[in-house]
Amino acid sequence: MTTGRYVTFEGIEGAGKSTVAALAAERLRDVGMSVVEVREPGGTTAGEQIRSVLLDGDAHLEGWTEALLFAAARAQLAAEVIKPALMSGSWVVGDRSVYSSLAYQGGGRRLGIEAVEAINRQGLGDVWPDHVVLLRIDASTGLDRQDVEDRIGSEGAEFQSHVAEAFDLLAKLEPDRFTTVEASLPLDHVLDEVMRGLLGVSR
Ligand code: Z5A
Repeated sequence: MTTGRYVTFEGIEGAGKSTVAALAAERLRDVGMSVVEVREPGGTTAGEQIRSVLLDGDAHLEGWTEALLFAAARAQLAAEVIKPALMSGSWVVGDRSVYSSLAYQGGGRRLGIEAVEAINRQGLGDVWPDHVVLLRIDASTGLDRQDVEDRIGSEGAEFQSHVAEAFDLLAKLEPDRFTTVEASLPLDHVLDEVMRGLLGVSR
């Protein structure tokens, strides 16, 4: 049986993940792939409820509470949506994934990348991104592009720089899994680079 591939788009705020993920999914469909799009946190009934606690709530959350809630929403998404899609041969295109937890909670919140990976592995089993597209942008350009700010997006510049450093470290540690693209370039250019990374061609 052929299983699909799981691709995720990552980066700091305003890098263009949602925009580029949707366009990449469209291009994959154009070349005949079946594609399921997911976003994190969310994508299931329970996951959307957890999303509002994580992003819309005013309450202070401890770092580990935050990390465990992201992992819980993700475990549900993996079991309910991602694994069945991959088993049916579809590609899964993710707007964020476990790599956001490694960078935001592991790096940004200083919980440690390995410790955050461990709590996520439990709930994900063998569901893990095959390919990570890291859209790189400097924090001020990213913030200028953002229209809505959430609880985590309103953290200060120091937090954002820890997150960006963690993403760079993750890309360095897993060069075969990551495609890194300069996201301040025009959208068409960004998309061509992404598709070159995903399919080995520019269309
Ligand atoms: N979070 C976490 O801490 N841990 C986790 O495990 C996970 C998430 C999964 C999720 O919020 C928050 O949760 C996020 C990380 C944290 N918080 N922060 N900060 P979300 O899903 O609601 O939002 P987001 O993922 O942060 O989205 P975003 O960064 O705000 O946006 P984006 O998806 O990167 O960008 P966009 O919406 O596609 O584009 C923004 C604008 O830029 C838009 O007008 C585009 O048309 C424009 N754009 C995009 N590309 C270009 C180019 N190349 N040129 C010019 N303009 C462009």
